[in-house]
Amino acid sequence: EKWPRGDESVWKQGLRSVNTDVPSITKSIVNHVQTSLARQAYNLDDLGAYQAAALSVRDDLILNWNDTQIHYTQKTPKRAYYLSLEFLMGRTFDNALLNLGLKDQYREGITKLGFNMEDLLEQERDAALGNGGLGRLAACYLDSSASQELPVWGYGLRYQYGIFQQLISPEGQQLEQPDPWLAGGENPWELPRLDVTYEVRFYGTADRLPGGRALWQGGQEVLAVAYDVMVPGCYTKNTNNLRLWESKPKRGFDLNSFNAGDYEHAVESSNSAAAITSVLYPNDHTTFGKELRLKQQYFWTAASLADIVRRFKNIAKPFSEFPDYVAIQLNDTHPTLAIPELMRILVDEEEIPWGKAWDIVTNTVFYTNHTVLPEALEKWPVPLMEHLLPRHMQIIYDINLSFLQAVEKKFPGDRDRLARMSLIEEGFPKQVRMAHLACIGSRKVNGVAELHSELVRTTILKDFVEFEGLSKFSNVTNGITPRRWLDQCNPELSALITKTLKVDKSVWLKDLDRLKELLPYAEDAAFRKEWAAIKQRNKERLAHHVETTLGLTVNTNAMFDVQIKRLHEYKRQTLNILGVIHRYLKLKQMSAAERKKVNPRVVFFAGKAAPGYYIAKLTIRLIVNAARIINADPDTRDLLTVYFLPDYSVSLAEVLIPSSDISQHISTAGTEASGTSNMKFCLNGGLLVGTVDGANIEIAEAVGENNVFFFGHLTPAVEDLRYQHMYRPVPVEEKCPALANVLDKISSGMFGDGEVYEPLLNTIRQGDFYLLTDDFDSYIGALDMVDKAYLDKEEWIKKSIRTTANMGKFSSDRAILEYAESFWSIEPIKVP
Ligand code: F58
Repeated sequence: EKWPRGDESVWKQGLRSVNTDVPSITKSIVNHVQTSLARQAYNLDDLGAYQAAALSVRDDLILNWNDTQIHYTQKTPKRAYYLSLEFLMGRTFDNALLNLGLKDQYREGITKLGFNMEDLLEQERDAALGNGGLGRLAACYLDSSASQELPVWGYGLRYQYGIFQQLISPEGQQLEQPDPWLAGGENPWELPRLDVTYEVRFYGTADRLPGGRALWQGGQEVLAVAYDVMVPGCYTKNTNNLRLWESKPKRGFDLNSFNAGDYEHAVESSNSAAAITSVLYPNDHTTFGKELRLKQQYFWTAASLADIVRRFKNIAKPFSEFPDYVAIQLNDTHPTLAIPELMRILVDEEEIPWGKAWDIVTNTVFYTNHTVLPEALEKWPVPLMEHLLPRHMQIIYDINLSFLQAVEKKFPGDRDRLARMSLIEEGFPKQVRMAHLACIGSRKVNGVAELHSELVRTTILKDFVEFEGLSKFSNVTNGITPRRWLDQCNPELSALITKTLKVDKSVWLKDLDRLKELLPYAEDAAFRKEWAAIKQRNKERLAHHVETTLGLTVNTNAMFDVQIKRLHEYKRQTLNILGVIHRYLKLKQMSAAERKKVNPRVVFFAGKAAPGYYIAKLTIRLIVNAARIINADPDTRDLLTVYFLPDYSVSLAEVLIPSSDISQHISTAGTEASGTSNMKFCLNGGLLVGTVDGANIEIAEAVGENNVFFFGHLTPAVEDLRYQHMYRPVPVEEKCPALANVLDKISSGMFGDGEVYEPLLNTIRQGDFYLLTDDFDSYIGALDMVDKAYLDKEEWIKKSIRTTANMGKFSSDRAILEYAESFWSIEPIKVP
């Protein structure tokens, strides 16, 4: 090919490649100190050194990213797009260095420049653009897509404020503070693409035209601006893209109003455009029906689809081939508007007949469900939809009409069925059921663990299975990336594994079933010793972190027992703290001689409560105040201490997870769709105490039931038990005296004013929707088993090794390859 511009040799001299040796790395860092930061050695602090090193890594990522995007553009493979309102990425620097295979070189260079690698890593703020499991799953899937060389892009929103920062008052109250994560200046991990913009319309009027089309005009128009986040694969050049949209007023501000002298109104309209991407909604498992939230959802799906369609049009193929080049995965129902929006583009703009357009949509879109909890299923009021998105509401009505006609044809005269399945729920106001729309507009629907997928098929989407057939509904059990959740967070364990397996770490990290080869080493005493020593050092690392951040001393000779996740009644942190109090009361009653036989335990909690979730906040308060009393008791404090670590985040999880001996995943059976931290703990050799729920079940199948501690009622029993609580309630004192005793102690003021906790305790005494009274005794029984098992140290270490060795299935590489092969029909494409 002909060189496009100027003197080829001059160009070629200027091109640079990734810096891989220490001298060019230090040179690049110093260059950035000097020019990008305009600083010098004598006034450079850790933050500046981090920024310069990050800019140097950024240069490397850009080179790979560029080559990847050009390669994809030239080869035009089918691509998949992962639409998620949340990407909980955490920190990037360490992850990028490891995936590039340059961490050692950078460490050496940074040391030569007079800095310490660990200190620089701590300078980075988490990108916390997500609430919990769903957002972190999206981040793991991006890492796996790049590492497995799959052409997958993420699309999300560039929130100005991520998940709030959590403070805990001395009384144990959760306080929220905004998280202005971008405030520290330039974010080195993104590329602003100020040239990539789309206009997005809201409100206005939609007038039907002949031939099924419509004209949507007027209303408010805002601009979507792209910011690209580079996602490096592990030991590959492939570097994928996460495109995040920022909202901007279409013009600086509304000139019409400005000319009319209405300055206030002009500024107001520009403010409202910027507001769309200003903040991540912090609710977990409840829907709020807020207009701004719906605006976020449409803004993001509209910009993403416009971008996807523009890219498709560049390859000049007929729209009938759209599904051969594009797969769109909906991460929960949040991007469901992609279905009517794609219909709008195809019908109104591309003038494709309705039926053909519907075929294209339903062959392109895929939907993952993440919860069966009724309060989390999205519904939007029809009047709000009609007002904000008049054309989309028409399209939804049209989809519903032909859908219900088809249902009527298959099940003639079944009025109840029609009402149950309709996209519109009757009521005041009427509401659009997003899960139904996502289901009928998709090629495949999946849950995130075997049990959960079965519950999707038999409860919330039962009618749809009967109507469309079973084959549309399947399962992809979640996974986690072993790069961040083993190699990065537990470098010593990773090194031991590499040494033991005698392969390069890039091999087993991308083929996690290789961990099976560790199994025979469970019988090797020297190996066990190394294994246990690493766990011990990880405990000390956590203790050091707690000491430096909170000023508290942690007993590292104790068993570390960890429960870290969003606070929610269904996750039952309350069960855990009640169990802790029960343990404390038992210890208090023991003689000194009896206490000598008890193994010390440190219990860690961390997690955020949605700001408006009163009961969840009360649980935090109970944990904090119980911890205050228990930790101060000289009779017991060598044997039991409790910590609530504030402001849980991805980077805090990276310190907590490798240190745990046992972790708790104790949701009421049938409520936790999958859970993913359960996988992280087990991959790091922590054992699990849990209910027969979500992915716990598959973990037990993989690692062997004798290596997990199960308790509690099973899913099929839950409905009956709830019925009993409603109609034949048995007082707690009768049903579970041990629990009643704990509740009484709290009420009577053992942990401060008992009155405060009454609303929380009453959720158990009355109704007990999450079945704490039914599961308490078997929970305590399971914890006793844990204590017993821990007494045999060697056997415990064997269990720990066997657990890690059997966790291969839970790599997000396996999960993403299942999506790629069974749903999207995309193939790996290696960048040369
Ligand atoms: C979680 N959902 C599930 N939702 O609870 C968990 O079992 C599963 O492992 C995980 O997804 C990944 O599949 C979850 O995190 C949210 O945070 C939503 C945020 C937006 C509002 C509704 C809840």
